[in-house]
Amino acid sequence: MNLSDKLVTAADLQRNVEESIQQSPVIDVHTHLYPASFKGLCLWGIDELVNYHYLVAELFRSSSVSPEEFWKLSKSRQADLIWEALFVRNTPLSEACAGVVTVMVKLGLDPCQPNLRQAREYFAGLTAEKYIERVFSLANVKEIVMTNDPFNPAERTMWERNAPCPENFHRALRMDPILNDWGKAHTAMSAAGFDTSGDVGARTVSEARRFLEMWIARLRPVYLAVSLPYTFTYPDHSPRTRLLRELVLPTCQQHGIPLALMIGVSRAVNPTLRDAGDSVGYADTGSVERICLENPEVRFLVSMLSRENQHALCVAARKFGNLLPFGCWWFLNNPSIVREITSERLEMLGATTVPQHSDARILDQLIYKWAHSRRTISSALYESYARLLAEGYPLTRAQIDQDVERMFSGNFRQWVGSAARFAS
Ligand code: FIX
Ligand code: ZN
Repeated sequence: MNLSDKLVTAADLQRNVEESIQQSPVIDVHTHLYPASFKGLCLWGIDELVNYHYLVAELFRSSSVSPEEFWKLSKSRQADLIWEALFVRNTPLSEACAGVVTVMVKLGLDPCQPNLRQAREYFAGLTAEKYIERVFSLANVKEIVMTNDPFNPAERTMWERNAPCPENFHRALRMDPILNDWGKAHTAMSAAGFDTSGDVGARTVSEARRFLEMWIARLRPVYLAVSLPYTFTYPDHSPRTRLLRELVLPTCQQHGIPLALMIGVSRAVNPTLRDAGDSVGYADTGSVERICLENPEVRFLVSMLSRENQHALCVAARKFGNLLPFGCWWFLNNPSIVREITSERLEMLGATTVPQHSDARILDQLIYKWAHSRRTISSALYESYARLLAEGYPLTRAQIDQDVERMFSGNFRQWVGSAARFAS
């Protein structure tokens, strides 16, 4: 190390950390985005951005409209209602509202307009293909991982038609019905010609395996994924444990593909709000430890939804080298909580985690979710380095760049290894 490169002052350090974080492209390891070739599944533009389910949930706190009345409206009328209630009649204070403001400002649009006319005119002049390029560059995102659900008819049709998928849109095979609603899953598999039944017997497991193999060959996923309720317990006497042990984990092991577990959701606590109606619950990290212990050959990506699970997840990751904590998921994706979780992970796990994912459902969101996260991660990282600097440790910019590259792309690339072809 050339000591002349050594950072000396706190101001030096701050500038170098912020620069390194801004300049390091990310691999966004969990999104709900689709490429332009997937037509109506590729959501972008102001009406989609304002209709984000986070904002739908907030609308009903600032408006007397009922969910029933709201869902009867067209998408643009819904967006008008949300804009009026959250951005005109109220200050857009919440993280989800501030996110829309960030996107509009970065696109040169005025977030203080009384309506969405100006913004709609701007988006009317764009194409999805062009806009994807623009958003990836504005957000400094180089690759994303999708959420691909073979049980979603609209998406399944696109894959069956061999819709082109760019290499920087990596696939993730999502299996929620298989592990959370076997009745629905085996009915769909039977309809697709697989001899599965409600009873998880040997024949059903091998037919379900044939189903998974077909989708693995079609998608070449970087990981298999499932979101699990906060009541998830491993092992137990449910079909889920049997399907994990006899179907999913052996498939992951034999293909060398990691399994992503997103744990802690309480689905549809208020069904009238649709996607906005899900909630959170405190989950059992012991189940994560047991599944990691029982499957040393499988690499696990784990994100937990409850704030109260974050510390124990860090401790579990100190015990299991096949466990990679990732992201500040959903209700955790707020600056104060991202700050807390990032600091805790740096203190307990160094630069060995994936600090964030966007969970973007609308393309434009990459712009704000990464701008906000970079800012917050930068301040947490600065604090960790400042402690070293105070001890006189000869920190260099090259070290910072290496740590940031690891957290923003290297750790994930290494974790999914051969399962993916990454851009160099
Ligand atoms: O299960 C998931 O992947 C969740 O992220 C979604 O279901 C959720 O609706 C979401 O968009 C969170 O940001
Ligand atoms: Zn998600």
